[in-house]
Amino acid sequence: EVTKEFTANLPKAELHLHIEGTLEPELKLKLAQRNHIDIGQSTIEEVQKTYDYDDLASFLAVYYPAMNVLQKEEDFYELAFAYLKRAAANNVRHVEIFFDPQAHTSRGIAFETVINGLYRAVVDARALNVDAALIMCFLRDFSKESARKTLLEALPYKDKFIGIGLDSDEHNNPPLKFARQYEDAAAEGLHLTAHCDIDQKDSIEHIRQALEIMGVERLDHGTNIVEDPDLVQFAAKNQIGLTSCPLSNGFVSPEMKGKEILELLAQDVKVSLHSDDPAYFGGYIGDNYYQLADQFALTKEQVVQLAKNSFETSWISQEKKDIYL
Ligand code: ES4
Ligand code: ZN
Repeated sequence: EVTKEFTANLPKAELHLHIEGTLEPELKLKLAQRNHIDIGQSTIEEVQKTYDYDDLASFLAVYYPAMNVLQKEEDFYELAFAYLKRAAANNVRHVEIFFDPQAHTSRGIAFETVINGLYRAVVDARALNVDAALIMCFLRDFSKESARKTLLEALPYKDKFIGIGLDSDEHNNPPLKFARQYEDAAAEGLHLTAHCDIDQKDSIEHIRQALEIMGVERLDHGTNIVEDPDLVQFAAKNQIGLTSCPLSNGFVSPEMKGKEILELLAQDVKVSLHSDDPAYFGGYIGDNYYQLADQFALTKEQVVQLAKNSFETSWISQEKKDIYL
């Protein structure tokens, strides 16, 4: 009895959204043409044919090269503002947007070009009645020295982002590799989150490092925590947010991890639903809610709890939270 309309109308907070993963084929082609970049395809159908992946490596191999169409501040602005308009239409009232500066600085785009373009869209989102903020992610398959350089480059712009995260390929790249950056960011008053992707070789050890050593406030994905009752208890007690992405899960594993999400809900862990890379994984946040609810027969109460969890574990002021809780 959870309808598409119900999930669409529900007020939501989006906490796990990579802005580079909102690059729709149409905008990709438009920017390629405007910036004279040959991406190898010239129609939407051709672009969509390249969206052929069934694990993280094959996904990232399509994902990173596409970013080459993002060259100018205006391109980053256009990408983010297009997303924010969709967010408003999905009843997203608050969004914390991940961005990957190293995916851009590593190909010669200045950090300030990236953040100024994205931040201008964040400011303009107020006119859409969407409350938005940025989270800077480190690429964990790059060196810790590169992360250090990125953090130092970012600190002069500290008023333009609210926290840090960790993404890209987790294999042999544990959270602890970035312990120093997390410590320094925390000392600067930044919020902390980190990806602990589903079904990794060292999922439990990575979750343990992130929670117990680095003091993250949220885990992105992180649903493998169900395998460890002590960590589940820690997460429940400390109100750690787990930002799960059903459609993304379905791409890199045989299913959306509905069973794990429901188990975490039942154990009072603050799990919530999000969209990860919606232009690549077949849907925005409303679709993630609806498809999980439909396939795992969620009740309205469970769906409402997931949405409440998203506001509760967000990094907006208590004042603003009180409006939604
Ligand atoms: C990502 Cl699906 C996924 N996994 C890891 N890093 C990412 N960055 C963007 N999407
Ligand atoms: Zn992600």
